[in-house]
Amino acid sequence: MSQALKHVATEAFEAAFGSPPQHWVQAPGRVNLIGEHTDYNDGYVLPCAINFGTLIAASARTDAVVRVVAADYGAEVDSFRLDQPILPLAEGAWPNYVRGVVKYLLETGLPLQGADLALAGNVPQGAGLSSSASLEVAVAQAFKTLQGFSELSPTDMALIAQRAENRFVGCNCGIMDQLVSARGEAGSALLIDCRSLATQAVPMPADVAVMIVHSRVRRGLVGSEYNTRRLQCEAAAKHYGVKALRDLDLARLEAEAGDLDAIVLRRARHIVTENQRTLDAAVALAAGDLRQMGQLMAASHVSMRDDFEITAPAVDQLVDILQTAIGPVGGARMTGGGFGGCAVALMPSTQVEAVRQAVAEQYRSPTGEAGTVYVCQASQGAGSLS
Ligand code: GAF
Repeated sequence: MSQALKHVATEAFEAAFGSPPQHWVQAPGRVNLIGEHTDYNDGYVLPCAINFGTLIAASARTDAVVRVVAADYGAEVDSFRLDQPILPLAEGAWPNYVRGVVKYLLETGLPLQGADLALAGNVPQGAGLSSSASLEVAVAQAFKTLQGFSELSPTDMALIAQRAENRFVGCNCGIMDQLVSARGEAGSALLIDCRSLATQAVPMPADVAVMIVHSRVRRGLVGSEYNTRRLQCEAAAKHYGVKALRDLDLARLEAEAGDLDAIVLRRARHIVTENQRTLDAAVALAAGDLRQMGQLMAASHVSMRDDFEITAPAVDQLVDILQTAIGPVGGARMTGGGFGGCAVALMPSTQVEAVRQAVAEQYRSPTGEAGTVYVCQASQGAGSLS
């Protein structure tokens, strides 16, 4: 992650706490190549960690005080104690992501001591690139590094971060974002089985670019609609008598639909078909088959648009522009929770400038903004920096 971010975190640390930090840690955001809303259905996802994330400058304390300064929020400082109940602040307040992780770290029984932390991040916020998961996992990594908790595995950190998001921040997300932030591998996407949490690194083919384009459409409905989709998936699983939609195939989905509500049936169809597409995509990516990847990404987008109904007209338009500019070798789809946010595109690196130009010339958000283009690298998960 960038030297500039390290500089920002270090300066904020010194200004707030009056001495240099002892350690630096980082955790990345992510982009999901395919497998959307499948994680909370015990299914498969294929994200990669990206070279945008959260960096924390940190020092251990010998008492029970945690002080946190946020460089990106006007150097605001939050302070709380480990030996008193850790409570959330107002909904949406940045300290909740830190407090939640510390609360659930404590609940593991680890002998936590206080810390001074300075946060700096460069994941575009509200874009669906997991800025919050990157912050949560970075906080867990900071305590792991400061206190040498070698027993705390990357998967443990991801589960603690997810618990903080579910129970403290109040977003009922699945495990994808936190797990890839903790376990991402440089140069690879990560096929995750969200039931067993087994992961398989799928190397990105050489000379393939991962482009993210922010539609500048705000993800307004994401909280309420996300939870509605979860409930609809659970209702479908109950109808078919399966633990999760992961356990259903397309033949049974159709044969046993019975009197299942038509909308719920479409939601389930997205999950069942998306799981298969994700497994197929892992094979295609490993084989460097960008044509097949492009077809799977296109089918994923149609399924999100028509069956799961989580896209937005401007995002559909952006994906269309990207697909046309890329042609048959590579592809594009909306990525993340939906209702705005970003599209992800894969293409031969030689096409990047032409695709960038097509987006600049042809895309405008409903409020007239141009899309923001990021070309990123599949990056390493959370860890310490020297
Ligand atoms: C959000 C959630 F946090 C993830 O768990 C996942 O469900 C994703 O939306 C949709 O695939 O990022």
